[in-house]
Amino acid sequence: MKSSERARAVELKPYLAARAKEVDAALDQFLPKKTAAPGTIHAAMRYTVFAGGKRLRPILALAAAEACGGKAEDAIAPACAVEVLHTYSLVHDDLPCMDDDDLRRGRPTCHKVYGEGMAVLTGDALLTEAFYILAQTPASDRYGVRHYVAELALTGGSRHLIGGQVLDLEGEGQKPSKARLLKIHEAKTAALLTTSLRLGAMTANATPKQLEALTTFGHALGLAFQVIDDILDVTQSTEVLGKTAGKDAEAAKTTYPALFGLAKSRKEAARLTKEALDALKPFGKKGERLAEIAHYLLDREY
Ligand code: GRG
Repeated sequence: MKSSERARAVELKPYLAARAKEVDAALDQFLPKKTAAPGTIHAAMRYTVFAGGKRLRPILALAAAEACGGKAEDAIAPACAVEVLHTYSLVHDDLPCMDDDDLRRGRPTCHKVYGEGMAVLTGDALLTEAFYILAQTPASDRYGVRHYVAELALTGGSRHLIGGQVLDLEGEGQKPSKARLLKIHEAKTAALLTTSLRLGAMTANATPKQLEALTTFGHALGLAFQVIDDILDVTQSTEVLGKTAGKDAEAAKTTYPALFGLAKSRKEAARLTKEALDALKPFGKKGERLAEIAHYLLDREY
């Protein structure tokens, strides 16, 4: 990355922090209060949603609305809906019958705090709540609630998110081929990033061509994001622990760095980021914020 681009990525931090704050305030409004009965499930939902995530998906939704000439505030409901659905996937992914993780976002996982049964219900409730929030999205000239619901349901279901998890589960203990790894990354990571962008764009009455460009952008950005995430897993656990330990080492086998090494993974992340940036060309100046986010994500590894 050039130094000018690096500087731009650093400048993005206050923007990301401000947007995350807006999203948190909206989530607080949308989600049931802890005092609403039954209190335990609402406390568990809030515990997981407000555990300190980056809010990348909602920020992409807001920025995509602006890239298409719309207002971020019109995209706040789908922005929150994708974050709530994302949180459900994390809660279920952490369960003992899945990845069996004790920590998420630096805090004990939902099932560690509330028990396994309650964590299953918390994930279920968040998934359902995501669609309730999404249903509150204003219609634009071209798109209405049926388009929004179809978009999120297709991505959250067996064709993408769940399908990716199925591939992951079925491949446990085996070294995946590059094609299989790509399918898993597309389904588990790129699909929801793309849908976040598309939903935000729909609230801004995006043209089919704009949606297509954002789909290409989201696909490449999502793959880059996952490769970078996996690089960070290796470099950070090496720095912190001196080695990758136990269960994490097992999981790390289904990553890009495990298959191709760090140097090749860094090259691939840069190549994918370039592909993402190229897709933004039709947006001209309006696409700059999304471009900065892409640069920022790539820069996370240095
Ligand atoms: C429904 C069980 C189930 C699985 C579906 C999406 C998914 C498949 C599982 C979630 C776990 C996972 C590792 C997904 C890959 C995408 C990814 C890197 C998620 C982490 O996203 P960040 O870094 O997380 O944006 P924060 O905490 O910042 O929101």
